[in-house]
Amino acid sequence: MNLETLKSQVKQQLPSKRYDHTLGVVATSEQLAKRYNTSVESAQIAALLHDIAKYLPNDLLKEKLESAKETDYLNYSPLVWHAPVGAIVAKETYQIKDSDILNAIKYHTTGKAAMTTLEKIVFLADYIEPNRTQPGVEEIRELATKDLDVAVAQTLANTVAYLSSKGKGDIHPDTLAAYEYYRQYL
Ligand code: DGI
Ligand code: FE
Ligand code: FE
Ligand code: FE
Repeated sequence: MNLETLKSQVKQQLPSKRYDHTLGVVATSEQLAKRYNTSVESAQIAALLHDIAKYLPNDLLKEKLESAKETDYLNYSPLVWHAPVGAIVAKETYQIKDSDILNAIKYHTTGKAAMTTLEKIVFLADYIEPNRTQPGVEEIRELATKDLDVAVAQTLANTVAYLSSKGKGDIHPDTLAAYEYYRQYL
């Protein structure tokens, strides 16, 4: 399937604001893929599909996690469920077979320790794409032009601080492991 076909399918699946966010993640992922010498095509596909499961109802997300034996996620905030389910949908509905692309979708919300370049790019692009306005985002955009690991580290530091301050429920262990790992770059 070519990228334009995939784009029009994703557009039909998402509310227009979320589709705009998705196109922002695609554009930022393309730039980062060029800057950090990894496949632009993989970055485009992973970015386009990263939030594909964002609007599935929680009971359906739960069913998909149960079928895939990914029930650990059910112990954490439903806000993180769309990421692993997005990877399942990308595989089942969009016939994506590349495990690096599937993992970039799966870990785009939590991150994880020792990510691949593609995983780091989608994780970071989701946080810094042009529509994002959260405090500190400008500093991370600047870091992203210089050092991918430092930018990922600062994103994790900000996310962990934000989640702790908001009392958003338990922080997923992959998020904590990612922060423990990437702190070395700060
Ligand atoms: O789907 P997006 O809005 O584009 O962004 P995302 O997939 O990064 O999801 C962000 C949401 O997920 C945000 O409300 C914070 C929340 N989140 C991210 N990591 C964790 C988390 N929530 C909990 N409880 N635990 C986490 O580890
Ligand atoms: Fe997301
Ligand atoms: Fe994110
Ligand atoms: Fe997103």
